[in-house]
Amino acid sequence: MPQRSVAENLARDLPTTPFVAGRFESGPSSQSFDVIDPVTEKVLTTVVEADGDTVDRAVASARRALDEGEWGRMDGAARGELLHAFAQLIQDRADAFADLESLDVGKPGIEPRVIDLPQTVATLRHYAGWADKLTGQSIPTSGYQGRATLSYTLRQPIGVVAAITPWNSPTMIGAWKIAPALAAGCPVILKPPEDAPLTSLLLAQLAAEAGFPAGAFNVLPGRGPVTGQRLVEHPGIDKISFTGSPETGYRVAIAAAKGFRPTTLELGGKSPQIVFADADPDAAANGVALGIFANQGEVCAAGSRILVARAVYDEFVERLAERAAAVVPGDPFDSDTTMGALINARQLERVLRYIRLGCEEGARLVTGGAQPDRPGYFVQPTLFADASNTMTIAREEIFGPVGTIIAFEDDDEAVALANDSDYALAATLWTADLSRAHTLARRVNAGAVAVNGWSPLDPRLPWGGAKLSGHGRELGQAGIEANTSLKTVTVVL
Ligand code: TXE
Repeated sequence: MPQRSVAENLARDLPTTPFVAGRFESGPSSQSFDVIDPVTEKVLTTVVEADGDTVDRAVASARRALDEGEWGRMDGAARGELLHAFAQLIQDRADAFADLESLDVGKPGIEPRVIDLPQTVATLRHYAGWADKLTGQSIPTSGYQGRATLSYTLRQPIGVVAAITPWNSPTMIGAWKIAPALAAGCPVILKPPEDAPLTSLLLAQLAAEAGFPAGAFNVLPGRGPVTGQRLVEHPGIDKISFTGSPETGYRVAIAAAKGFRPTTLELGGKSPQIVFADADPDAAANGVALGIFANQGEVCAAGSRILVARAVYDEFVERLAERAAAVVPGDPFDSDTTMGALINARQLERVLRYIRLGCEEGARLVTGGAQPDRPGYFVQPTLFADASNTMTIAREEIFGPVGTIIAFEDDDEAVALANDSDYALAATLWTADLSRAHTLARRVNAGAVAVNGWSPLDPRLPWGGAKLSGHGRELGQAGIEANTSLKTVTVVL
């Protein structure tokens, strides 16, 4: 069983300065910020914020690494070996990472052990395999002024990549951005979330140990409006990969528009979980509960709109309420805890505000709705039933353990409700009818649709959404291609 005191010591012993050009900077540049434990509300450590000059130095070192340094000249196979070495070092320290993630994010110890860390390592290994396989095509043409040509494409690194990560799963989502960029030969500047920067500092330490050349991988802790904004506005950045809120995603897109720099934006969702009358009731209830209560509901793909066929509605609401009652909020380091704390006081206030709105707008509070009687940013697992798709709790991302249950009459209404959203990230369908599953998987507007389960987290599967959920894809082949640019070369023979 992981111990809180061990994790707290780990946090205290971490380097806490920006990691630039292959080393942690020696002293405070300007401001520092406290990292708060969401369970005890106490300061875990104080981290030095990368100010404007530090951002400039990091971008300059990344540019040197690409344009003049060893990194830019390195063969893909060698990059792959470095990524494998990095993955191995992380795997060797997986418990330390998991403990830091529990401490920093407030999630139960089991979750980083079975999800975040294995996925982080798998993602690095997956893209290590891609590093020497980035090939172009040879393309026939009709010739040039009567002469034959040899035309081909080259897939080259897109340039210096800024990776901005959120606080809900900073290690895994960090790997989704770092691994394909490094595999493609891009230097990376990672800006971890100010609420949960600890594992990113450990990543920097291990990247140095793995032997990445100076400037290939930089980590700039800092607040979004300070370090993040400076980074995305920097003309030396060629591509931005961002996961966070639509509001900040918009700012990132505006900054990127200067210079028309490409972005990959993953901005959360209001994902439907659709339970049909023929679904296996227990499997569906377990899956739907997982979909809304895992990671305290702080999941971009959280299935927060639960659409249930009228024929099984009452029975399903009851089953789901039983699952909610079985959730045990508590300290991530207690063995019986199954749900942790929200990230900070602001997020707690946001979730409680939505709960108040749900009651005011006339949804029926089935269970939860309050804070457990203990310190920390906890909220009870909460279900609203008899809601309509026009209520605020059905339209806006809450990012907490709050599910909104809505009844539907038939398949067409289920699809119409599912698609009547500003978001389009993920959806689950619960049905025994395979024909319906495949037909509706095409009709539901989402970047990922899973049937009778959740889409497995696997680095081979592309991930991303549409509408307010953002654009572009991470992971899979699409994920690495997003970090490359295609050049056409023609030789007149
Ligand atoms: O997000 P922000 P916040 C949603 C979720 C949550 C809400 C607010 O609904 O309740 O967003 O969370 C960096 N330039 N998601 O305010 O601000 C910031 O430092 C550049 C869903 O924490 O988007 C952090 O590293 N960067 C989401 C990252 O952006 C800036 C996960 C995300 O923070 C910046 C997180 C700026 N001007 C929140 N301002 C998901 N898709 O899963 C902030 N940042």
